[in-house]
Amino acid sequence: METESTASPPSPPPPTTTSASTEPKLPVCILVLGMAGSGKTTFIQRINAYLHGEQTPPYIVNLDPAVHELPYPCNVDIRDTVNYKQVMKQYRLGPNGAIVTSLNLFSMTIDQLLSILNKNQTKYNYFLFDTPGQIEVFTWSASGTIITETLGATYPTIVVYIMDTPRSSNPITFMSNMLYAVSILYKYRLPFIIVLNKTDIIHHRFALEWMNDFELFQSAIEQEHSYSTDLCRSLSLVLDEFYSNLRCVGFSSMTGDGCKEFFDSINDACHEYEHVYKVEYNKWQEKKLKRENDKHEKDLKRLKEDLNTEQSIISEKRIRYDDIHNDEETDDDDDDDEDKDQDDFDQEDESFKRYLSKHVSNTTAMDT
Ligand SMILES: Nc1nc2c(ncn2[C@@H]2O[C@H](COP(=O)(O)OP(=O)(O)O)[C@@H](O)[C@H]2O)c(=O)[nH]1
Ligand SMILES: [Mg+2]
Repeated sequence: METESTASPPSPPPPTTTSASTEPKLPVCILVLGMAGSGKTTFIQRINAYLHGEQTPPYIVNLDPAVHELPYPCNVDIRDTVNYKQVMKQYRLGPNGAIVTSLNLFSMTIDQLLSILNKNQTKYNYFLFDTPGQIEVFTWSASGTIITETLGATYPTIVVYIMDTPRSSNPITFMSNMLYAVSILYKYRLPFIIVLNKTDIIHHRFALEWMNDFELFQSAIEQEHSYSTDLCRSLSLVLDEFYSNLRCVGFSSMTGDGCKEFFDSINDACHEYEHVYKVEYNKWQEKKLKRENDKHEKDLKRLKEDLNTEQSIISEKRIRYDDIHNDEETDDDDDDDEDKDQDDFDQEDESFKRYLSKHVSNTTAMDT
């Protein structure tokens, strides 16, 4: 990641605090996912305009390396870090492979992204993330998991699943879309909102009714003469539980209808993040830490046992060494040498005395 791209300077958000404490509230990460063409980028554009109107402009991160033009000013752009066309050439990849690889390369700089977000966390209330057109690039890649889990561990993070409402008016397509949403929900376990987009084309009422009334959906399926009708019927029973806890908002990225309801849902989802996800996450972290500590203690114990065995080997070696050393010390070679030195010294002393007496007597004789 090289730079933060140009974006309008933020006006400071109103001082927000958690109800429980006076600590400043962390910005909310809104991760926008959805099928290609469902309207993710347009949705971010609309949300950005809405938040500017509320005097709380968001901080926007674009994670789509293949997008040509963005209809909003973004603060961090994956395209500044990875050149998607270059990735295609260099790794000889097709468009999808290059998007996955670009995202993988970008995820290697996640610590830099996090430190940029940390620096800006007092200035913004929302961090928005636009993701690649093809949903599976993000949801089924290691990089998508790394990015989502890192954000989820640091900030209140909400997954927003954009659904193309007109395209989902067919019950079978609706079911496929819902199955995809469930799979993402259970994969990330983060608070989840389904945005039924493009309500300017078709009202989202039918979708809400299908979710609330199982029999209405069944009768819609009956009219479809498809080989998957039976499968859809059974699946709708399974999804009943999923629907009951689901936040769904009708939205139009074109007209801006549903913005207020969307942010009501975000507040509700933040509450869930604090009281459910965060608690679960902390428990999981504690368990992980305990597992690591247990492993560390086991390793330490094993090391000590190994060291004890080594110690006995070392002790044995030391005894043998000491024996040799002691033998050397008891050896009387040194004493002999000392005696010899003393003898030599005595001899020299004697000869010097003789020399002196001789010369002294000669000198005295000459003087006289
Ligand atoms: N009528 C209508 N069109 C929309 C809406 N949201 C997006 N679109 C259109 O859907 C197409 C795909 O949108 P885009 O944001 O690029 O989708 P993405 O691939 O999910 O990012 C574009 O032509 C948009 O103009 C909406 O709420 N209403
Ligand atoms: Mg897009």
